[in-house]
Amino acid sequence: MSSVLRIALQKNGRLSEDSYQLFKECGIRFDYGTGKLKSISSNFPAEFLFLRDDDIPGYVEDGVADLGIVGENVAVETGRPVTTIHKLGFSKCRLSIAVPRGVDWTGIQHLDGKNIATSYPNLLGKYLAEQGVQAEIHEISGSVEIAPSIGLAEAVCDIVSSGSTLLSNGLKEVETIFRSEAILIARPELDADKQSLVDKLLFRIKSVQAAKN
Ligand code: PRT
Ligand code: ZN
Repeated sequence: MSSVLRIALQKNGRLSEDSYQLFKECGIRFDYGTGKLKSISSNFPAEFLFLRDDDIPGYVEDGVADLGIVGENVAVETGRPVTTIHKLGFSKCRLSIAVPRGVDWTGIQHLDGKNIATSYPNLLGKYLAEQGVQAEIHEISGSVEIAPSIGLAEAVCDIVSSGSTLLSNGLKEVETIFRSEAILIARPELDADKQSLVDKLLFRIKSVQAAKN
């Protein structure tokens, strides 16, 4: 049987539409947005799996999927040994530390001994260690920006795009610790047949990107 690439995409979220558009522009057709969790392309040897973004690096590591699209923030935070094969240029954002607007920010040492709420304990922990700051990391999975106003933490570390969520929660961005965009990740060991399909796909992706620049 000839090889079929299994590609994991976010089911429903900020990466979904652009991921689908990318394949569409590459001339690869598949059903999307039908509520199904799997879809086989009608004109390229690929099968698409629709998953939560946080699960994608693990599925790629385990070989359930050969390729996946995730934010670099998620790929690095999960720490899975997957290979980044291409940067895709969409879903750009940054992971930043923010504090209540009234705080007189004098630098990262301000956080010594403080509580910081985040969904990115690994990225934040590494950054604080590099800066020599000893702070308490409080991991929460969502609505991080509300933490200071309910007394849960003195600062937050969260994804920022326009900055309006921080603003509407009375916070100001003081340090950017990581810059992210969507990336194509792959299982480190692909057999020759699959690698040649990945090469074909990458060629198309690069052509689409070149045409836009
Ligand atoms: O359900 P599932 O687990 O699949 O999705 P999710 O809710 O975990 O992720 P999703 O869809 O919100 O984001 C997917 C990826 O998009 C992230 O991992 C980032 O790589 C990227 N991305 C780009 C963003 C944003 N922009 C973004 N603005 N991810 C989250 N946000 C959130 C942020 O957490 C904050 O609450 O939007 C708010 C800030 O936005 P601004 O514009 O107000 O600054
Ligand atoms: Zn998620």
